Amino acid sequence: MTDMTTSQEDGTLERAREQLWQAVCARDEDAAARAVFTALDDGADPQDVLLDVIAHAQREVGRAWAENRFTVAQEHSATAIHERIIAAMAHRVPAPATDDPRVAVTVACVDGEWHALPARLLAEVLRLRGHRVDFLGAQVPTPHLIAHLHATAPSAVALSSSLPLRLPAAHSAITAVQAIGIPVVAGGAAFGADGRYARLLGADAWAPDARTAAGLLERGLPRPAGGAVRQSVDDLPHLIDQEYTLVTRARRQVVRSTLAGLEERVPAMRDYSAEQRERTAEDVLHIVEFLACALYTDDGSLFTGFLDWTADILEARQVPARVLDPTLVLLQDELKDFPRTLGLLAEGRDTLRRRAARPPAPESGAPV
Ligand code: B12
Repeated sequence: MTDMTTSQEDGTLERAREQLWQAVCARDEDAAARAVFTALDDGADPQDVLLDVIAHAQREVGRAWAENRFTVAQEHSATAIHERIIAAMAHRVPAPATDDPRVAVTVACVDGEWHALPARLLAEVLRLRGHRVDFLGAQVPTPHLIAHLHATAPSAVALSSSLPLRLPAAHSAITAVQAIGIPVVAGGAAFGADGRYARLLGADAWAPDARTAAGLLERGLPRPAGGAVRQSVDDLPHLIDQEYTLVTRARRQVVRSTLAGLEERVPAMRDYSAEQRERTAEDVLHIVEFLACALYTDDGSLFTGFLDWTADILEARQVPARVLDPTLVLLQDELKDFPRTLGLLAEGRDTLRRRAARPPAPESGAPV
């Protein structure tokens, strides 16, 4: 980082943040590009622009969608604008010339992970610091990643995931990469704000943001021994009970039975349109998938955190969070043979009950 304090002190980044936000809200790509390139012309460090302006706006986009201030289409538009600006920046700000890049890193998203932008930001930060970067983008299937690594032999792999649902796939990727003797640094929101899931899955390192990740990679990661691929149960002995595998395998059937049960319990559902039915099926599947993910990690907070997040999303759309409870009750019945699953469902129902008992948040602007 060259000039972070200077650019922050003279208000360049602050101004760029404000202008970029106005521009993405208006879906005005030209104005967005002007906001970013003016900051660069005014001497802002490109790394600060990526992380303190563009990433900042991108997180605001997430908040705006969650709070129902942005539609899905507005979120897509903002992300597309950011992607094009990052690409334009990459061609405008040359990477420092070096014959001896200290770090040669492959940056990839886990299989099934569409959130490529966080990984792209990391890739650009590494490039700006003079490192050799091979950016593979979204959802890279592990066998293809491994074949690519055999051909390119980087010094490390940076594996990105934003959605906790991808943790089992991340685990396979981590163990497969380590088995060929290449260290893995993991990052992205899926691994937890404190990196707990990166440690659980045996990654060689974790970082909360791209700057810290670059520092770690520059200091160098020890090479893992390589050899046989560890089995998931080697790292996660609780998987021996097979609950994760069985619930995952049965999930389509479980969703079908739960939907049938909901139709009996919630008469309004009988008049749902085909589209409403489809949405409800997706929501129930999402619940079952998060349940399975909590079984994989043996971490109830993954499931209760998801329910809390879902409740926030529903309430922002004037749907009471209690609509979730009948689904959990039906799942308790469907999955009654699985003790760990039942424990998670009970925890989930408790979370919703505690939430319902909380006094309502004061209206904004009201005296607290
Ligand atoms: C844009 C976006 C999308 C786009 C992604 C497009 C793209 N090209 O990336 C699309 C539309 C595809 C998408 C889809 C979905 N999304 Co989305 N998405 C987002 C959004 C708004 C922004 C993501 C982003 O770019 N963040 C900005 C960067 C800067 O994030 P960051 O994590 O801070 O990144 C830093 C660090 O994590 C770190 N880092 C990142 N990677 C790595 C890697 C390594 C190795 C290291 C060391 C560090 C590191 O460095 C980065 C820079 O410092 C987020 C909201 C948010 N707050 O992030 C939701 C969000 C992640 N999405 C969410 C959801 C639910 C979904 C969907 C399931 C929606 C759906 N029903 O279909 C799908 C799932 C798709 C899939 N299978 O992966 C939820 C997840 C909630 C949860 N409970 O986990 C979020 C949080 C939305 C919300 N506000 O609630 N999404």
